[in-house]
Amino acid sequence: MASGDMTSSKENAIFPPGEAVHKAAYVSSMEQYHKMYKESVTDPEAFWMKIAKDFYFKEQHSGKFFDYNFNINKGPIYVKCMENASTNICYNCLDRHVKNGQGDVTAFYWEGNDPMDCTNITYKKLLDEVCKFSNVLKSLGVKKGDRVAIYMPMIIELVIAMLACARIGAIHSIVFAGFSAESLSSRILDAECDILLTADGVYRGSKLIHLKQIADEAINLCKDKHKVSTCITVRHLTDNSFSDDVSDRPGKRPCSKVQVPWNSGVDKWWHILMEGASTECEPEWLKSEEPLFILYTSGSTGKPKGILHHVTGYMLYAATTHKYTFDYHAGDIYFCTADIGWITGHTYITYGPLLNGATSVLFEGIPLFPDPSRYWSIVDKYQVSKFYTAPTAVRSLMKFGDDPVKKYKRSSLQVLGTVGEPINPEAWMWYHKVIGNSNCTIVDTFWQTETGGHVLTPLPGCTPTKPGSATFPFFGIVPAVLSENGEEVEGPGDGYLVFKQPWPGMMRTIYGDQKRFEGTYFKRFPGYYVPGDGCYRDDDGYYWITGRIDDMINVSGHLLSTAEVESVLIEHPSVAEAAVVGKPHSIKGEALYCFVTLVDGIEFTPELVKELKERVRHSIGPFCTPDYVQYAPGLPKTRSGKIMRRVLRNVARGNHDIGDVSTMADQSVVDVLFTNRPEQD
Ligand code: 6R9
Repeated sequence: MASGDMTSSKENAIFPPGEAVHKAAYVSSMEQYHKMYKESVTDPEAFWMKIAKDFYFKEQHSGKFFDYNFNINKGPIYVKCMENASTNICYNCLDRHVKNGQGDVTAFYWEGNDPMDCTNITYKKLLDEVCKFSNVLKSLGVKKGDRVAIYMPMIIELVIAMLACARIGAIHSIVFAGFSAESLSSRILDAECDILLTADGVYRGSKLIHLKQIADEAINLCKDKHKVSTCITVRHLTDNSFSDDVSDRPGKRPCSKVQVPWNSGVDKWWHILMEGASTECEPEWLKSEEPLFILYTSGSTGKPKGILHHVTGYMLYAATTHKYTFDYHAGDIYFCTADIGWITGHTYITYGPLLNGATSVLFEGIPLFPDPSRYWSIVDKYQVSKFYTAPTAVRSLMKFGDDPVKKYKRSSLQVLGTVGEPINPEAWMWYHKVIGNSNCTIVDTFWQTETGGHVLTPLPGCTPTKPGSATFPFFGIVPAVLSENGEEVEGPGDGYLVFKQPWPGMMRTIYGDQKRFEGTYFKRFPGYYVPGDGCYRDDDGYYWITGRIDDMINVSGHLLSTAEVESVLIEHPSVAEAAVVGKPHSIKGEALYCFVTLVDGIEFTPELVKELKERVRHSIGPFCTPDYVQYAPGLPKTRSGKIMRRVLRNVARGNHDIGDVSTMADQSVVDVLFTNRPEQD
C-alpha cells in the first residue's frame, strides 16, 4: 500500500470551488455540508425521508428507514431500506415529469459517432417509446423477476430497453458492447437470461463492430446449458425505429452497410415488434427491496460477480448523488461520456439524470474521432455545463496538447467530474486549467459498481479540492481507515478504506451467491463494508485513494482480475503457467503485463506472443489486450507456492529494488526475469 509520503507533497495545492457553480449551489459552504452530513449519518431516516418526498410511492413507507446487519459474526449480511413501500423507478424517471408538465423537456440529445448524426428525444416521447417496448416485452412473456440481457451500443433504444425492463419489473443485465462473445455468454448463463437485446452493429470511430454476430456467437456458446429464446435486434445502422423522418438524422448512413445473420426461430427486429405497440403500460409496482438490475464486475477469483441492486435505495441514491455532486439544476446540460454498459452509465446517464428531470447528451462515439477535439465540439454545440469523464480519457487527450481544446470556447462548463481510477495530479491540473479555463470545480468521484453511486466526492459549490483527492464522504457515508489488524486509524494515516454503516444505494447481494457477497465484502473486517481499495487520510481529513488492495488491475478505468486474464492464457496448449500484473501506463493508468511459462520443448516466438494477446482480446474484450507478454522460465513463488506478484510488478517496472524476498522459494528466477524483459515503451 502506498504510504502517506507519496501524497504529502500534493497536499499543498488547494483549489476553491468555481465561481459560477458556487453562486447558485444547493450547498455553497462547508458549514452547510457539515450540517447536512451530520444529519445524514446520525439520523438517516430524517435525512432520506425528506428526499423520498419528491418521489412517487404507490404504497407509503412506515417503520424503520434502514434495517441491516453488517456483522458477519451476528448472522447473514443484509440491508433493507424503506422495506414496505412500493414504487417504480421508470415511473419516477418519466411519468412523474410528464405529469408535472415537463413532457416537452429534452431528456437526451443523442450525438452519433458520426458528427453529422444526431437527434433528440423529449420526456414525453421517451415515455411513449418505453411503454411500447414494455408491451413488446410483455407480449413475449417477460414478467416481473425475469432477467433480460442487453448488449447494445450507446443509442436511445438502450435507454428505452432498460427503462422498459424496470417498468415491468424485469431485471436488466447490461453487458458492455465491447465484451467478447465468451464474456457475454458467461453473463447470460449466470443470470439465466431468456431474452437478449442487441443491435445490428455500431461504428466506434471508423471501426465497424458486428454486434449481432457477436450476440449470435454468445447464444451459440451457451446453448447446451441454457437456451436464449428470443434475440431482439435494433436496426441501428440501417434505419431508425423511433422516427420515420430521416431529416432528424442528417448524417444517416445508407442502408445495408451490415449483413445481419438471422435465425428465424429466435430473431426478431425491434422496429417490427414496436409497430402498433400501445403507448399505455401500467407500471409494475415493486416493493422497495425487489431487484432492479444485475451488473457484472470483475472478481478477484476470475469469475465475474453479478452485483444486484434493488429498486428504492438505488433510486434515492442515484438521484441524490447526481443532484448534489454535479449541483444539477433545471436548465443545465449534462454530459457523461461513460458507456451505459458500466455502472457510471447506469447511474449517471440513465437513472440519476432522468430521476432529476435533467437534459443530457448521450454520446455514441469516442473522444478521438474524428479528431481529439470531439468532446469540446459537443460541449459547445449543446452548451454543456456539467461534464463527467474518466482520467484515462483526460490523459489520452492531454497527449495532443492544448490546441484541440482551444479550438472551442467551453465557456458553458461549470463542473468537471472524473471517475474510474485515481487521477494523477498532472492530469487533474490539465483538466482544471486547460479544459476548465480554471473556472470550474473538479469533482473526483470515488465509488464502485457495488456502491451504486458516489461515496467519496467533493460537492462543487463548496468543497475546496486537492488534485488527486476524492476529498470527503457523500451524505450518509461513514468511512474509516483500518490498519492491517483491523483497528481504526484516528486522524491522518493510511490503511484499508471501509464503510461503517449502510447507505441506500449499496448493493444487496451477488446474484445467486450470497456467500461470495459476504466473503468478498464483509469477512476481512467484521462489522465493516470493505470496498477493496487502500486509502490515505491527510491532516485536513481529505481521503486519497491509493489503489486496489487485491489482485485487480485497472486498465483505462476498467477493473480486471489477474485471475481472469491468467486463466485465458493458461488455456493455450503451449502455456504451462501464467501470472499477470499491472504496469503503470501514461494513458491507460495500468497496462496488462503477462508472464508465461511454456510447456517443455515449446519455443517462445513473436507469433506466440501475438497469439496470446489475441486470445485475451478475443475472450475478454478488446479493451484489455495485453501490452506485454514476457517469457518466464520460472515464476517467483513463496515456499507455499503462491506467486509473488509484488516481485513481478517490480520486474515489469524494471525496478531492481524488490524488497524482502526471504519467503521466496528460488530467488534465482528473478535475475532471469530481469534479463528477459521485452522491449518497453
Ligand atoms: C465507478 C466505477 C470501482 C473501482 C474502485 C476503485 C476505482 C473508481 C475512483 C477509483 C480512485 C476514483 N475507482 N473511481 N479510484 N479514485 N475517483 O469505476 O466502478 O468499475 O466498479 O470500479 O475503481 O479501485 O474500487 P467500478
